[in-house]
Amino acid sequence: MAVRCAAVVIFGALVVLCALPCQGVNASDRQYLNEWAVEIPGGVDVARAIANELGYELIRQIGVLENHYLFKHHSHPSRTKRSADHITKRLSEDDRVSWAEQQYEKKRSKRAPLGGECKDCSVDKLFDDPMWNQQWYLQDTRTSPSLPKLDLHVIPVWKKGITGKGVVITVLDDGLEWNHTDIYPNYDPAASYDFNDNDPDPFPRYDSTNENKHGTRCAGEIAMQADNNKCGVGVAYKSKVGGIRMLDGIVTDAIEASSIGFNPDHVDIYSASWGPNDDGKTVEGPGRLAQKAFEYGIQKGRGGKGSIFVWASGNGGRQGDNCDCDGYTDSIYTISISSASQQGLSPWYAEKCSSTLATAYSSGDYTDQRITSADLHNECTETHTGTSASAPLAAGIFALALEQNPDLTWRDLQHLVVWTSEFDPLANNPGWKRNGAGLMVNSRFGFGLLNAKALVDLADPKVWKHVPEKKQCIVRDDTFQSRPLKAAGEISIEIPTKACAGQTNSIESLEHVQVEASIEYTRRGDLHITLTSPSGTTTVLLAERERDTSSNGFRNWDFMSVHTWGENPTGTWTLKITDTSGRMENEGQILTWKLILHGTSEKPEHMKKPRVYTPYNAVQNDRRGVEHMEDMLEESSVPPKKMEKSQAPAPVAASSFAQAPAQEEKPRTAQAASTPDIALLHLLQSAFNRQSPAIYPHSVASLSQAPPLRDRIPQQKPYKAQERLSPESSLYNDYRDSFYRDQADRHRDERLLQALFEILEGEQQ
Ligand SMILES: *[C@@H]1O[C@H](CO)[C@@H](O)[C@H](O)[C@H]1NC(C)=O
Ligand SMILES: [Ca+2]
Ligand SMILES: [Ca+2]
Repeated sequence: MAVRCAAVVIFGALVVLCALPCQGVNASDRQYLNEWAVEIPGGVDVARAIANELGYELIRQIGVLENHYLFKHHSHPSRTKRSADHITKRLSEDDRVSWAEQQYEKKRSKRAPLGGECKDCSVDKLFDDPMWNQQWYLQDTRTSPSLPKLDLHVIPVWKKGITGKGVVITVLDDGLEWNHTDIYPNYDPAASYDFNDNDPDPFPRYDSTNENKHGTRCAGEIAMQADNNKCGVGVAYKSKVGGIRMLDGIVTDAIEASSIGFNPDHVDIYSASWGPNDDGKTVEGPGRLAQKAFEYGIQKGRGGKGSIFVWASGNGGRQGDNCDCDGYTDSIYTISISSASQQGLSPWYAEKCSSTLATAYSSGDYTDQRITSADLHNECTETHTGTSASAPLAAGIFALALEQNPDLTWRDLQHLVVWTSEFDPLANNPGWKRNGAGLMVNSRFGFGLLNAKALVDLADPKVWKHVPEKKQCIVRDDTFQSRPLKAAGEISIEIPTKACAGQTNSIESLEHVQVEASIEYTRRGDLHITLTSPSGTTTVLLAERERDTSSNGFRNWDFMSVHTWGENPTGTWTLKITDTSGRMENEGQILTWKLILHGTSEKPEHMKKPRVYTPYNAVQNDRRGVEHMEDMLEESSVPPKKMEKSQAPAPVAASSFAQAPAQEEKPRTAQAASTPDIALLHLLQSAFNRQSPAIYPHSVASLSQAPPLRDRIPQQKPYKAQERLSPESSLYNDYRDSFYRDQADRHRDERLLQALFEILEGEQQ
């Protein structure tokens, strides 16, 4: 690596330093700071006293290390070539101090700040893990204060000493490489099983394409070790994690039920980053056994407090899918988690629906950073993607909440998520509305971005009062006769209700609402269903799905919404069904419906005062600098591209985090001389013409031995290609269909995109 000089602003003073190759650094090259790390068993009060006596400022506790403090000396120069041994000696000889050491700069490759003092930017080096600095969703890695501040506010929780201790999470997936050195110390065999092979060992099946990396990646996000100089840091890095291997084989209702119900007195949280195909035309929910397993977990799990089920909301956005048609995310028992990109936007793969409860960060556009985790073969990855990556982050945050308060019930936790998730960092997206209880909600994000600190603080047993007993009130009309539906028509059903007033199951304050309906229709994907509450909140229960041409309709399907959470349900509800497709041949009928109100007879304690929204990351709202940078970046490094009318270009401010796009075009082979997008189309075309199994990712990839072409093909190409492939392109549709048909793809990472990518790789060989 070449020696590079960089101007860095530290504590307001401009210092020019040269980053030397690390292997050349020895003690004489060190730059000593006027800071000392001190271990003081007596705690913070003693630390403050010592600092006062000896002329230091007490800066803070060091990370999560109890009784370790950072001191700054008032009169010592801020940077010196020589260590101040006499000062260190004075400290360490104080008998209240058990250890002290002067801090010196560790040479790390730095990103040159873009100017301006960066007081709020992360200068903490909490952990030595090599990928910790990439974990932008856990710490503030901004290089400039003008960028939006990110992160899920986990560090303040860790600083309280809460790291997931005593909480058990299992990842329902394709296996867990439990001897991975960044996972092994947290591995819990009692939370693990292999339902594909029916034995207790969930170790994944290795193959040439590393198909079964998904579970290990999800588990790593939760429980990677901290400060072990390996990969990154898990959200709940002291929690216990297990793996249920159940996706690597034929998945049955029994396998799902066994997984969902595995050891529920031991496992606290089940994290599932899979579901029915996100192909835009599937309607599928848990079978009888899986449904029973959910119910058992809710009633009996965690000693009766209820198992916590965390579900990835789905990756079918580009397939026109929406999570209304996924009975797992749609269940009242699951906490369904969607994604936001580094730019605070809804990513291209995200699905919309009224059952999503909250959001965590994940991948976005190709310039956005992705998620760091452990990977197969004891490796690490910084490219975990999709809603698959969001759900485990949420599961990790919930583990922190359960350490803070192990008595939380499954409903307490849902209430906590509703009440503390943040609208502010996602405010730049369309679709926000304020419901009748004053809560901001959006079908892309639920109640917003998780805020670990707010969640854990509110969960504190000193603060939190359990929510009252759950009640259920079913509203139906026994005189209802089926009503015809047709194209360009609208059916409107008024549902007046007293919400079981005067009965023991009366409902004052709503939680979930379900509309259970049976509907026949010639083209299911053209139906649009909304529900309007007495408070005037209109929720889309079902949005159109272009690719869903099925004539099967819905049979006793539960459409679920959380959007009226906290509202009083008394009054008249309106259910509307429309079809604006213009396909005049469409017809059908609604056969039955019932409205199921879930909630409590009295308002939960925490809801007696209105929710107050504060800026989540205050500096984020100062976007002046950001806009300026967007302009610059747009001019300098983003090549002009044609945009669909309605698709505004995503702001690229955050792209300075990632590699700058599109500047390093690697030499390509002759056939790829046209644009990569067209080339990919040609590749797909020829692949289809051959009708060979080569169109499937496995076989293509198995042809391609190392070296990894992945490194040689810029990541943005497949993304760009995919952007170019319009959802209406029959070529793409056919490919997509064959992709889902060949192997039901239940993972919720960017697997379809990866498959396209691998075709490109294969052809380039
Ligand atoms: C984990 O186990 C596998 C299979 O036994 C083995 O190949 C691998 O080397 C082990 N990894 C580590 C880090 O021990
Ligand atoms: Ca680690
Ligand atoms: Ca879906």
